[in-house]
Amino acid sequence: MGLLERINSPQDLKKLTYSQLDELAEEIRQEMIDVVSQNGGHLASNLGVVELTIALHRVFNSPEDKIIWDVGHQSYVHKLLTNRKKEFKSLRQFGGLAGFPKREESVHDCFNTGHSSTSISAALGFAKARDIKKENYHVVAVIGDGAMSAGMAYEALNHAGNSDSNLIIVLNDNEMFISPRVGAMSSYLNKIRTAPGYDRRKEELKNFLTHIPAIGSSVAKAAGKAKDGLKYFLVPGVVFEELGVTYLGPINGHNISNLEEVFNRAKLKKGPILIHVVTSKGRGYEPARQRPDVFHGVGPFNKETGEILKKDTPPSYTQIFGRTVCELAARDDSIVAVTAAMGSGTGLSEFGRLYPHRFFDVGIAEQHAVTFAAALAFGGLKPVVSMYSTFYQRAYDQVLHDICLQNAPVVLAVDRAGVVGEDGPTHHGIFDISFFRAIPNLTIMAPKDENELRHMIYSAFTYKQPVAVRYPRSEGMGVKIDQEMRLIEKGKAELMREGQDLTLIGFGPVVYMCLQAAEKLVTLGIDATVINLRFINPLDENLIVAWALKTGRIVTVEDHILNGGTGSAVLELLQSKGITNVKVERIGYKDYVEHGSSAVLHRIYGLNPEQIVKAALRLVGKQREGKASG
Ligand SMILES: Cc1ncc(C[n+]2csc(CCOP(=O)(O)OP(=O)(O)O)c2C)c(N)n1
Repeated sequence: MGLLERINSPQDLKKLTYSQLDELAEEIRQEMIDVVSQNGGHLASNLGVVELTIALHRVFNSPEDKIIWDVGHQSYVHKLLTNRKKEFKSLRQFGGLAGFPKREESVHDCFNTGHSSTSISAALGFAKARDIKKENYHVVAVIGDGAMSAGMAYEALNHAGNSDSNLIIVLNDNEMFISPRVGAMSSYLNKIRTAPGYDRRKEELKNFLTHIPAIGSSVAKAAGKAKDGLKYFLVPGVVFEELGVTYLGPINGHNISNLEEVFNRAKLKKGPILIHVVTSKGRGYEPARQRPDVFHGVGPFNKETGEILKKDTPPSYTQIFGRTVCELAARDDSIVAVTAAMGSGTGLSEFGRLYPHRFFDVGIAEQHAVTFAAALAFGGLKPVVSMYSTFYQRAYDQVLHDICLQNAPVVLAVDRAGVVGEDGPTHHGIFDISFFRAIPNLTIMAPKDENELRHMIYSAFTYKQPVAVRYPRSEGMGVKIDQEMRLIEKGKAELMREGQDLTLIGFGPVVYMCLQAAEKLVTLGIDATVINLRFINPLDENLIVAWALKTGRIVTVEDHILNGGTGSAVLELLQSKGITNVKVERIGYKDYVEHGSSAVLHRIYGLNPEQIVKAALRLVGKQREGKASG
């Protein structure tokens, strides 16, 4: 029986010797490599935090003590150590363990994460609640150097540094975000890492001062207390100290006993403390260590060779977007691209390579990215911002206030729109239609396939106003790609099929589901019209109203929540035109969507041609259904 088998709770860790802990660390790495090579997942980050997680669970008493994992993609080791090893094989699969901390899953997951840089705010919330209720437990936030690039982390530090609550922040510095790290804080952390350790410096300084005859010891005491003046030259982490946060480190994050020592010291200190831990992303698995960006979030791979298992699929929407922007940028040197730490995820790496001076990776700073782009536009450039739908949630005010209210001509590429699969509810892009649709001045498009995506990106740059283009995480439809990009008239939907019995309206690639459903309906004696909506803002009112009146029945289909989505837009249109005798069924999600493969999710949550057929039959009525099936 392996050691991991024997760990049923973090308490069991406390019985092991250091050499057993090393063995355990190796077993944990093997288990993670085994499971992630099958299911996909966030491997490199987790390989880097094995010792750190073991040490945290030996020194702190979860669940009484609260450990909050920032982003939470590095919580696999934590899950394995907190009685979830049996379920670990189901990681990220529908009904299985989530890829992120989840309160519903375990008492050891005290706060759900997924979006970056929330951990210090959450930790401070726990700390304040504890203090007000006069309880007694420790609170630890574990935050990466990437997550430390976001504004939210600084808002929380600003609050924490000015408070007397005990709080421990573990800054896990592995020199990487998903891609190599960017920004001034990263350079600062680098400076600290490459200088001798803080504690040694402080000790050396003390030794040096106490050896000055007569005044030495009192100056040493004063220096220790006031930590002023000299500190600017001598103390790493001074930036944090000046914010009122005691800095400890840097510490080797792969040495369990060193980590324990510093965690135990931190437990005794008062106020907010930041422990700077240095780890290596991908540690213990050479392919991940060599290519931590590729193994950050990785699909199934051959664990012997590290080779990613590739399916023979058409290029993804993301790839087509990236290529299209490069093509347009070659013709127009005012095109610039902005990403928030997702250069490769959004398909912009090649753009960054070809046009380094026109490419801005601003770190995990979605809000900044959007406001920055608005001003780039007013400065005479043509910016495209590419972010995942779910992360635009962070930048909503900036899209509304800085781009749309000022009518800044910025193209917003909304990648990962719709369900994204295994990353689950924190990452599904199922809200953007609703929250963007409410904003005046914002044209919103969705292509039915990758060829139309190219035309839409091209068109978006010509409209000279704010434009959002939403497209999914998936591979394309495999359609023929037109060499020439052409202008799509703003607000014009596409009539794909004409039928007298009902109208199917799809927004995005779900249009193909509508077409499949229409074919099936023909075999049931029902003739459907299919509209590729293309624009949700402005809507093609004439086309929708005309077919609504002709067929009297509409089914709307969207890879999105129903609240405020495509179906709502159609209903609002009918209401505004005084049309009351058209029956409408809306297909989309009614609630948050769990994790699992997109194919499984579409089936479970009812987004497929079969459900469209059922909705159509409901509208057309029993009589027709009977006739059709009889
Ligand atoms: C608000 C937000 N933007 C972007 C992401 C995507 N994302 C997930 S992890 C990550 C990098 C995090 O880097 P770091 O905190 O250093 O953690 P590491 O993986 O290096 O351990 C990014 C950009 C996110 N989860 N949340």
